[in-house]
Amino acid sequence: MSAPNKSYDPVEVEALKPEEIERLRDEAFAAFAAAGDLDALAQAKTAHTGGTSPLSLANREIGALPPQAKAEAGKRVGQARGAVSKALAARQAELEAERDARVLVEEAVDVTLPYDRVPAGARHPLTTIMERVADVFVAMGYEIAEGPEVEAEWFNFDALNFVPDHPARQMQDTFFVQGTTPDGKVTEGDESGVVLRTHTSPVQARSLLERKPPVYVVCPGRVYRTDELDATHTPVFHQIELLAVDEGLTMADLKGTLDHMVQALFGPDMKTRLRPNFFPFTEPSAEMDMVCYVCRGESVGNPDRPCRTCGSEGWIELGGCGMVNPKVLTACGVDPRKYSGFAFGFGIERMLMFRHNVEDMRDMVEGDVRFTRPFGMEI
Ligand code: FA5
Repeated sequence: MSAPNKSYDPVEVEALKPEEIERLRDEAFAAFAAAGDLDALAQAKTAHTGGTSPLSLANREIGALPPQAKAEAGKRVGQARGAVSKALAARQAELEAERDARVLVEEAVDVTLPYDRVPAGARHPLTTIMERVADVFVAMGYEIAEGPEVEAEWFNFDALNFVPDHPARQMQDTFFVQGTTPDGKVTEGDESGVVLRTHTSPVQARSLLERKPPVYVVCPGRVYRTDELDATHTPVFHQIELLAVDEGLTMADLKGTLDHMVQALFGPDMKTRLRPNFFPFTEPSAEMDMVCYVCRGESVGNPDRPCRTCGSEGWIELGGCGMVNPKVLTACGVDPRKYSGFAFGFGIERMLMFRHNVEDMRDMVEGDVRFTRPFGMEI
């Protein structure tokens, strides 16, 4: 800025000429009016009122004018800058009001909309049937026992008297879990000694090791086999296992318990039958069947009344059972001369199939609510 100069005429300073100041003011007005939103207005504000805007630069020229000219030019520039500030504030208020109105519309919540459009979830029928079965035994004084799904091969097979070359141990039946040996080698195939449990029976061994007889436990849970997913098999399914170990238990207690279970689940006139079978961990072992709950045996020898559920055989296979093999009791530290026990186990998916006429097991695992909805909304 130069010192006051008496011979200096403000009218001759280009930036301070009245028409130039008016032009700068009008330019600012136009820029504010053209700004469509608050961001654009902020840019226009910097351009027309900032420290390097033409009006600010003109203002700086005033200091170099003689006193009379300084007052005149000061008034002119000051009025222009005042008008520009006012116009800016007015446009700012206008754009803020527009924004607030838009946000109110965009973020409006319609409190009159129904609030229950998302239907409440419900437990899967496999879960409810499993709990119903477990409840039958809890009511008889049994306790629920649980074991890990990733299980030691010893509990899944050895403790249950499966010989080392038993076919069930093969990789085509059992998922072996990859592990690491103490020297850091990753195990391959069946070397790890760790499996995804193939049945709930390892919980028998765990329960006997954790408790002292008498032992009465029921174990529902998920199990794994290398079966392909098809209408009657799935590689991940559920079993429920029962174990009773006490003094003086016999096959008659097993049979009575099975009859009570099917009557509690399917109706008072139901009964079971046992057919000889083999399991390494029970001796003697049996396959247990129950009377077909659909035809109640009336389809047998009656071509006019065929039954799809039991294939007109009158019986439905439910699972395996038997008296606990003394070798299992010994492996778990229970004296077989003093105690005896019975056990049984069956597949929950198969039970759901024949209890509700489900024809394809794949429907149970696909998660389609059209399958689960007809079972009701038990929560
Ligand atoms: C067992 O698993 C024995 N642990 C049962 C047992 C327990 C016997 C206690 C004696 C004492 P099994 O391999 O038969 O037995 O299987 C039992 C049930 O599991 C079968 O009856 C069937 O209902 C069900 N199951 C077997 N494989 C599958 C599969 N891939 N998908 C669905 N359910 C299956």
